[in-house]
Amino acid sequence: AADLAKVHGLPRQEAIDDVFQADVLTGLSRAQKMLPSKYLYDPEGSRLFEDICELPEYYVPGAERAVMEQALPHLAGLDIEDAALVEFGSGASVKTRRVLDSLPWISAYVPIDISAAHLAAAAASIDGDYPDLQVVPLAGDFTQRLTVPAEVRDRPLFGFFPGSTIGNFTPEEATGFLANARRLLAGGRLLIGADLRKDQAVLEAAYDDAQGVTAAFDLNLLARINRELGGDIDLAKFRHRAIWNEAKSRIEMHLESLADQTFGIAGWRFAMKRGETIHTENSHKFTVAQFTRLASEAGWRVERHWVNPAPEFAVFLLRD
Ligand code: AVJ
Repeated sequence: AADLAKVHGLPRQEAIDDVFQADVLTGLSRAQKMLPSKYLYDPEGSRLFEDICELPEYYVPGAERAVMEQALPHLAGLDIEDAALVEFGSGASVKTRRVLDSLPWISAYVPIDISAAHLAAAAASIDGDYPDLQVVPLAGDFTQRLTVPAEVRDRPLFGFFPGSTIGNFTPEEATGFLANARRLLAGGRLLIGADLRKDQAVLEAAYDDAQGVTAAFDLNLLARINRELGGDIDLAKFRHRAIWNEAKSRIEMHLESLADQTFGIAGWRFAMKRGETIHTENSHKFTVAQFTRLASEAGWRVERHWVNPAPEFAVFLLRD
């Protein structure tokens, strides 16, 4: 069992907060206003995202679970010993348990998450339930260059990046992430989930559900700006929209202004026209061929992949 008093990366939390303010002010100063989607996941946003994962319209978790069940028997038989599972964006570490239960060659776990509080709680819970597992949480932004904690540096590393979070990146960012992960995993493998292209109506419903949970998740980003940066944004003057962008093969989340308005954040004022939007998230949808090309641009080759037929979702096992 691990010493959880020592969460790697924690001293940098203030630096992370300053970057949040800078990113918000910069993003809202652009012609097309935007906010980086990673900021959707404060404690409230992470809780709302867990609710999204229970929605009938949001097929991603169910499709990924089904395809993971195909992959796990193969993975269990891989010739690996005493490996560390490195999870990018571990959240509540829910999907991890099935992996830990199925892969006997994992003896250490390195959850990486931007939300330090969420990370500590999830790591403690895994630590309690897996007494023989060495748990080494790493608080930080995995879109930045990270290094693996010394405790696990000499073990084989097995990366895990489920949920199609890779879809949040632009193609350039995705290649950058995959190249970073390849460096970090130092000769290891990466198991990664990627959502596939499918019917537009299915996609739009998945990102704009009937109960309005996704809308609350999106609007929480404005609430977070009010809470953490002293903003005075009136949430009632915005509505959530999910728009399929065919040319870029992605679902876009936007917050649309319902009126001509101005609002203040940290001493700055911003103006928006009625109908103007703040772009808050991209969720790219791939074909197997497209994703294989993306991985190869970062130096990975696809050792194997599994596909859920409908709703279409893929899991790729990448090898250095
Ligand atoms: C966590 C990035 C995989 O893009 O499907 C879900 C985030 N946003 N509903 C996705 C999300 C709105 C989700 N990922």
